[in-house]
Amino acid sequence: MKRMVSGIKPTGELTLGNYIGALRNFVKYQDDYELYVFIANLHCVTVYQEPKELRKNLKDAIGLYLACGLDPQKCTIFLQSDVYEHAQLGWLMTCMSYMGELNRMTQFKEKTQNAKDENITAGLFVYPPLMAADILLYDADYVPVGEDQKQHVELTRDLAQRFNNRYSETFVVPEPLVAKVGARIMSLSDPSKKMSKSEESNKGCIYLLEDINSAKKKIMGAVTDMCAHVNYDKINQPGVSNLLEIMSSLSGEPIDSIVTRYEGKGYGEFKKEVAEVVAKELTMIQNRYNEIMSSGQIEQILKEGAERAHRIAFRKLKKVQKKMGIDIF
Ligand code: ATP
Ligand code: LTN
Repeated sequence: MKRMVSGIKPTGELTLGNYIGALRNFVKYQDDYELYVFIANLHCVTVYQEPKELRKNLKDAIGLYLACGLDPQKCTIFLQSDVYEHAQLGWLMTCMSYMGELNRMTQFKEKTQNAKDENITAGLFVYPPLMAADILLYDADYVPVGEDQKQHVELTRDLAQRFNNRYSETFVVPEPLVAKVGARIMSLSDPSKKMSKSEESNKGCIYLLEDINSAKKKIMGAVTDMCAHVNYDKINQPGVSNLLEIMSSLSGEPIDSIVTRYEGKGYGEFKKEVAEVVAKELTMIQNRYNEIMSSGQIEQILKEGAERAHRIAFRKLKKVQKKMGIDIF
C-alpha cells in the first residue's frame, strides 16, 4: 500500500470549504492508502497564537476530523509535537536548505510583504524545511495538499534528492497530490472570492460548528443573480453555481440532475433545499463531534497515533543521524 502524509494547520475554525475541499478527501484516502495525518501545531506557532484559542482550535480540529469520518483504525492521527523526531529532522533539513531557496518561497514572501521585521519570526522562514521533515520521516509517496502548498512539497523533493545524493539513498522522493478542480467553494456573500475563515464579514462563510439556523440563514441570503433560473454557469451565475456545487458534493446528486429538477422553479425553493442539505450534514457532524468530545477518547487516539508514528520516525531519524555522522555509535 502506498503511503500518504498530510498535516493540518488549524489556526482558525474549520469551514464548509475546508470540509468539501480537504477533509472529505482524507476520509476517502484512508481506505486506499496508509495514511498519516497530524495536527501541525509546531507550524501553527510560526505566527503568534493566543494560547487559549490555539488549544481550542487544535482540539476542535481533531474532534472534527474524527466527526467527519477519519477512523483511527484505518489511519494514524497524531499531534506533531508529540513525535519529537519532527523537530529534530526539521533542524537537519534546515541545515540542508539554502537561504536562496527559502527566500524564494511564495508563502513566505506573501506573509512578510506588508509585515514589519520585528513581526516576522525566523520560524516562518524555516517553516518549509520543517514541513519537509514531516513528510520525509515517513517515506511518504504522496502528499495531499492545496495548490498553495505545492511549492513546499517541491522543496521537500529537492531536499530529499540532495540528501540522497550527498549521503546515499535514504529518503523516498514524495509527490504532491493536488485536489481536483472544482474543490473551491466560494463565499456566499461574494461568489468571486473563496469561502475563507479569514474573511472580514462572516456572512459568506459557514463554519462546521456553526449554529444550524444561522447556517441556513446564510444559504437563504446567499448572493445570486437576476437570471432567475437554476443553471450551472460559473461565469454568469457564480452564486447559483456555487450553491449547486455545495449541494451536489454533499448529497451526491449530480449537478445536471439538480438543474433538471429545478427547471421552471425559482431561487427561493432551490435555496431552501440547499439549506436543508447543509443543515443535515452539519447536524450529523456536530452530533458526532459532541459525542467524541465528551467521550474523552481523543487523548487515547492521539497517544496511540503518536506511538505508531514514533516507531517509524525514530528509525528514520537514526538512519539520517548515522549517515550525517552526528550519531557516533
Ligand atoms: P483561509 O480560509 O484563511 O484562506 P484555508 O482554510 O485555505 O485558510 P488551510 O487551513 O490551510 O487554509 O486549508 C486547509 C485545506 O482546506 C486546504 O487543503 C485548502 O485547499 C482547503 N480549503 C480551504 N478553503 C477552501 C474552499 N473554500 N474550498 C475548497 N477547499 C478549501
Ligand atoms: N503547511 C501546511 C501544513 C503542513 C503540511 C505538512 C501539509 C505542515 N506540514 C506536511 C502536508 C505535509 C499548511 O499550511 N496547510
